[in-house]
Amino acid sequence: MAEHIRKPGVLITGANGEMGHGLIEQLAKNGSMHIIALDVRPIDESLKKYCSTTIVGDILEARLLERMQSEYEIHTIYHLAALLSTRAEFTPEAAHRVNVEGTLNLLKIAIEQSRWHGQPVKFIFPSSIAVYGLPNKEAKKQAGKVKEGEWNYPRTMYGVNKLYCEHLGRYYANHYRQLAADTDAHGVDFRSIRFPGLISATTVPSGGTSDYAPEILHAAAQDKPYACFVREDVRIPFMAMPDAIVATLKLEGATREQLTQSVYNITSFSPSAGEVRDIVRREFKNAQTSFSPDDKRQAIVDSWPEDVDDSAARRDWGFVPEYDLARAFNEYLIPGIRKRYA
Ligand code: AKB
Repeated sequence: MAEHIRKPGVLITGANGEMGHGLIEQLAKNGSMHIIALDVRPIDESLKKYCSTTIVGDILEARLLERMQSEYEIHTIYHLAALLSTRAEFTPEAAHRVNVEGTLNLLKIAIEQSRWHGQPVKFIFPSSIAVYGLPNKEAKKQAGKVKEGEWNYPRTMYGVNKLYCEHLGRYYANHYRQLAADTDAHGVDFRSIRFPGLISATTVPSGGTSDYAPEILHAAAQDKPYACFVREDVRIPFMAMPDAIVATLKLEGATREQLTQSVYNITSFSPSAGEVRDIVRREFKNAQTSFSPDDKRQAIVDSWPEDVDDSAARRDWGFVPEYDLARAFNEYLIPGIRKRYA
């Protein structure tokens, strides 16, 4: 029977991205199921040893998805593939295809897979603070810690896509084909985290708008001048990559009963761009960071909240970040980045 031929595993899309790197290493350490890594670019050599299968392909390719459907028995999907907020503004329609149609394709795989093996497929979806849209700087200042249901008026295509996909996931989990005689109740167990900007010591982001913080750090560590594209005083939430990975796995590991909502805010610290520059300059004395705001990218960051309320994640599944601002830089980012560029 087909079930006996297909290999059980966890599928990671966008495996080559910043989060994919950390997640795959951690999943391999935890020794869970076979790791099936999918990306449009060939998977980095450093990751291959952790994966049972690496696939180069596009989540929009029907033939590839059909092949995956027939070859693997998938129990969990970490759907990380996306075009981020800055890149998406250059090609909004392409972003819609990748971010929305791609997600729909993966949700269909999840439904189909659960039919075959008879268990719900966990669908872990990284969403973003980009789903929020504050209309102006005054509103942003006054908003304080924004809750999941507030200010859901994204300014970017990426934010629009993420917000819609959160709803798609909720629909697939709770109401899919609700009028059919053979409804597939609970075929997909959809769980999503709205991530703040992420900072990693080992990888450099690309295509995002929160990228300025990691860029300040990575440029300083390489002795390169860096002109920051936002104002010194701008503030949004950030998190060190290891906390993002731990949170993802923690949400995946929570029991269904623990979860009272499908989408959760999480955060660690909210430094201004100037504060990031100051911390980095203390460590890298020759850092050449200047500020040269790009009005359009600045407007995107101005529409994102200064802080988010993550009390639901703390209450429901015990989210607690290990790294506050000082620890993130002193114990993770600075030592990690010195090693990386040594
Ligand atoms: C981006 O800047 O687009 C992402 C995000 C905040 O989701 N890093």
